[in-house]
Amino acid sequence: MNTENHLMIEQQGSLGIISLDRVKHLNALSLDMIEGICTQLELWRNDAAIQAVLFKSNSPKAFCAGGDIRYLYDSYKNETADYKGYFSAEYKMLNLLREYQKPVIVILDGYVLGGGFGLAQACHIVVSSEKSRFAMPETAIGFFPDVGATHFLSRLDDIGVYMAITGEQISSSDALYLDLIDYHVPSEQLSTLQEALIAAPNLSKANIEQIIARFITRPAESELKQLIEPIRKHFGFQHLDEIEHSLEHEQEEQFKTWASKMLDILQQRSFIAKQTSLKLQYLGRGLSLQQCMQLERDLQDIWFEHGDFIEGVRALIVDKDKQPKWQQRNPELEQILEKLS
Ligand code: QUE
Repeated sequence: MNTENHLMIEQQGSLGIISLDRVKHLNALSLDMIEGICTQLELWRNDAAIQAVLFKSNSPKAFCAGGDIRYLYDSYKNETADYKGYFSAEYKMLNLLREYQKPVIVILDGYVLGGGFGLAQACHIVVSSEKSRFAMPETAIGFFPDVGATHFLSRLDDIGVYMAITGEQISSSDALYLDLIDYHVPSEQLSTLQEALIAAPNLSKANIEQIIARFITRPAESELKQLIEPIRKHFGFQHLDEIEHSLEHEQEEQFKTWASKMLDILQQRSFIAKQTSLKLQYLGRGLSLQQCMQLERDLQDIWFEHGDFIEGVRALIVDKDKQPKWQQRNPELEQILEKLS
């Protein structure tokens, strides 16, 4: 067991288990955690005793709240540690997971946000309980949804745009409806499911799926399903001002409160983060996963200089004044975005 890098590593039966264990930070992924995950996956790759890998969390509240944004902020401000190294390690981990030759299962039972959402999407079999909440909340800190969201959200069309620019959370029911998770298992059954996986003599993908199938239940009705119509109506535009104008003029009584809340949320977000996120959602629809990841990497490397991330983290995490002073427009960034299309 190694708790120094905030991971708990175990082998139980033929299952290799990686538990995220940075509970005080809702398992926000530190560079040490990312590197520890990569090292462990490399070790298990050629270990015949390990047939499958399971990711879980030691926090009752969260699977993972995202990246280590305080570390990224400090490393940029100090000009010491290189923040670009964090992203390249994170993307290397995501690629390693996706290409892993043994089944990778993830159990979600709490917040699945930002980088945590990307980590979950890179796993091969995604199990979630009714306690999970999913979001890509980056525009709130002046950043854009990364970790592959340019691919996995853009496949949801207008709903992806809605999630990317507002950062709103969705439930497990919604995630199942949108095909962002594979199985819904009640929270109280998750430890029994884990015991069944540990006891199984054969952990092929097909066997794992048969075992999980014994625990699945029908989740509550998706609330997002009731909002598909207004989301399509307002978030189908290619320009931010059209989306915001449309929300402002919602005519249907039953959606007026929702539309005004969404407008209010959007108006608090960083303009350039929304603009970039919207652009990425449209570009992503025509790109492969690898192309999406490369696009995100290219933008990450310039975002600390040109974007609103540093100001967002300052306002929300460092000074906690919650009054970010977002840039109005950034012609230099707009030129870079223009070249991307
Ligand atoms: C948007 C984000 C993140 C966020 C808040 C946002 C994010 C992230 C964290 C976070 C939460 C708790 C911690 C921590 C980081 O907050 O990605 O270290 O203890 O990791 O509005 O994208």
